[in-house]
Amino acid sequence: MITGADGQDGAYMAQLLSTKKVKIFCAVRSLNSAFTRLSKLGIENKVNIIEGNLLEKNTIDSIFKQIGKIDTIYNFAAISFVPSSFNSPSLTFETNTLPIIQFLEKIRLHSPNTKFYQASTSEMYGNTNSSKSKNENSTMNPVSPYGISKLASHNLIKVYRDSYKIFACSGILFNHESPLRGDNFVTKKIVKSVVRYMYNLNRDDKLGNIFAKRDWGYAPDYMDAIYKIMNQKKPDDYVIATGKTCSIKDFASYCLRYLKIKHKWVKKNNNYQCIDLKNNKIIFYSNHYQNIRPNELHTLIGNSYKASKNLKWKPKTSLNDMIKIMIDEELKSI
Ligand code: GDR
Repeated sequence: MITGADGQDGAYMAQLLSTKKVKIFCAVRSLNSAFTRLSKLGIENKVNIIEGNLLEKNTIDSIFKQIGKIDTIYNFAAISFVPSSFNSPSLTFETNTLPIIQFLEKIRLHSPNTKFYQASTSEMYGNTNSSKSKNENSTMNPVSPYGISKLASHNLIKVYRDSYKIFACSGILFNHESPLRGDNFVTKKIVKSVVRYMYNLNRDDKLGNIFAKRDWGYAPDYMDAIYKIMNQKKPDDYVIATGKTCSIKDFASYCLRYLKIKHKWVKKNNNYQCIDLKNNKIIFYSNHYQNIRPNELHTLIGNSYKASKNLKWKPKTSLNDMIKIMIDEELKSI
């Protein structure tokens, strides 16, 4: 059973599970949703959609009642856009933390053989003094309500696993992108914008902090890791990352390079502009006030040694290949 099934990760996980001999249930907030991502992957008919708004009382009971025995729950439902968590901190906790307690309690009291996967995140690390890559034991010092809500859930998973021997695991996934990424996340925003720039179409050309660095992987690769985490003998938490980091500025430059658009970045009154060398047009403005967060997480780089050792998992898709996949897919939509 997958929550958040029409988000990027939920949809790719449903796709992965559709290749296994299992019955897939997707809990969605409303049956009136469009299920765009499941449809894009062509798997909307391979899953059983059930209604379940996790913000409502009794939803978890009702999900268990509708499905009967649940082997594994993949919990991807969340407020996942970090700036939204600053605007709606209470809703972020109601969405990202309370249902996890309710799921774990339900499993403890009524369904002790159900396995539970929690989508933890590199955002939990926040800013630390160390520039070392982060592993499962690194200090966590979140800098957003989102990071704190996810860290609370992450710790709940450990407590329930240790106290009640529940098969509960967290995947600490670093940023993972794909053509199914929501438009407001920076990689998709950049990809969409450069493709539309090529065709002279309306687009969003305003970026925030272009010097933030992230460890970017390809979402379908990361779903393989999650499947492996849930099929180990022993439940445990794993960092899933590429071990490489890249700034937003470099990501944008790689996208432009793939499209053969020669450009340069120039500093103007503390702001930066990305200029097309052929015609002097501005491709991107940065440090635009709208996109600056109240608190920024500067740099992330993950160490997934434990996953490579125990799960025999390694990312298959390089950053450049992922950019190619995202841009090629975006070009198809023009
Ligand atoms: P992030 O992803 O916050 O890391 O969380 P996002 O793509 O939103 O931001 C990455 C970095 O880019 C900087 N940035 C901008 N971000 C956005 N969205 N728009 C911009 O215009 C822009 N300009 C610069 C941000 O400040 C940030 O530093 C994602 C989410 O998927 C989380 O749910 C998940 O847990 C983590 O990744 C791992």
